[in-house]
Amino acid sequence: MRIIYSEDHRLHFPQAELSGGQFVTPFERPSRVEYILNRLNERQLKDLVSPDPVDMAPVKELLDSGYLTFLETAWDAWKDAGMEGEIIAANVPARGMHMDRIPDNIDGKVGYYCHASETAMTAGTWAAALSSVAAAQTAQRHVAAGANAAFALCRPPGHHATADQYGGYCFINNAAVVAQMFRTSGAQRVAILDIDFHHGNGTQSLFYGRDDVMFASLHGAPQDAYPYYLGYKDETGVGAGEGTNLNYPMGPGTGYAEWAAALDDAIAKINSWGAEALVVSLGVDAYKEDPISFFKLESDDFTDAGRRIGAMKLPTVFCMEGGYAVEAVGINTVNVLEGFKDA
Ligand code: SP5
Ligand code: ZN
Repeated sequence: MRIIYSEDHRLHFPQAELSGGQFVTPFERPSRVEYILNRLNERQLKDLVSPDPVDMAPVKELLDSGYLTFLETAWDAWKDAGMEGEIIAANVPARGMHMDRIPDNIDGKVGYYCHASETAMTAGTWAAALSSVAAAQTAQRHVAAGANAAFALCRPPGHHATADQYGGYCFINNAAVVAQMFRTSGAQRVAILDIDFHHGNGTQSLFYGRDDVMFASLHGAPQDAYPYYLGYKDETGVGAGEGTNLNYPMGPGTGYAEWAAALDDAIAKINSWGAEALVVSLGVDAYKEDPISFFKLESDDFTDAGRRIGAMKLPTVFCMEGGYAVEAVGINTVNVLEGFKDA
């Protein structure tokens, strides 16, 4: 399988993540990608290509222009304001405050465009986010040109990023951009299947009112898991999009039997809806040893999940999302791809 990968992901590596009231080395770190590349190599799946230059047109079609300008200029503005450290949101427009008046002050702007303060930005974040979406776009072009699948080794990940907010380690929603490009390249109906442990709140919000992109997510229930404020089962879409948003929240300790039943249900609904192309938000943080998650999947379960996705026989783009048990991230990711290939 074609793997699209850029070294530029390294440009994003903040020193700090706010976790449990302490600053720790971010869970979402460059070494994650090394583990994946090593396993791809070992299993002779390493058909690597570099991304084409980013195409901003589909990104601009989907995302807020003020947000994109913010991401591009935030670091310089932060430094110009005399801030000494990395960009961390210290305030957000909360209940009862204005949601529609954007501050001029960079500290105010950061909070306006952020929904989770664990995620820091650095000098290289924008460039890395562009390289990540460029990888996703190149994968889409391979598949639109006739390949049955491609794997975009995206870093930073994307599924928590909305039209105008970053957070959850995500800045630009790579999977959403791929879905949009599939629409433009001729697919009438596109499905996004999100198997990352966390709810893909960004992807859901981008397509919530649309009937041409179906979103299905398997994730830790919002009562117990980040992103906490979205991802309930009764969020089914709005207006034209009613019925094309499928959430499968599951509780602490969920193992493969329950998880796979949810996967099968999501797959059956995507199939009967008539999707012509599939985007997989491929996080492997449902793994039993993941340091920030609470599902109990074994490494072999990821192979089986890949097989079930492969049996859909849809043109498929995989976009890398989360997975933080670093040594196992490589095994589990490659297991999904191998299962898919063998289906
Ligand atoms: C793409 C993705 O998987 N994003 C996940 C973002 C999770 N953000 C919240 C992290 C909370 C970490 N708390 C650590 C507690 C460790 N005991
Ligand atoms: Zn995740």
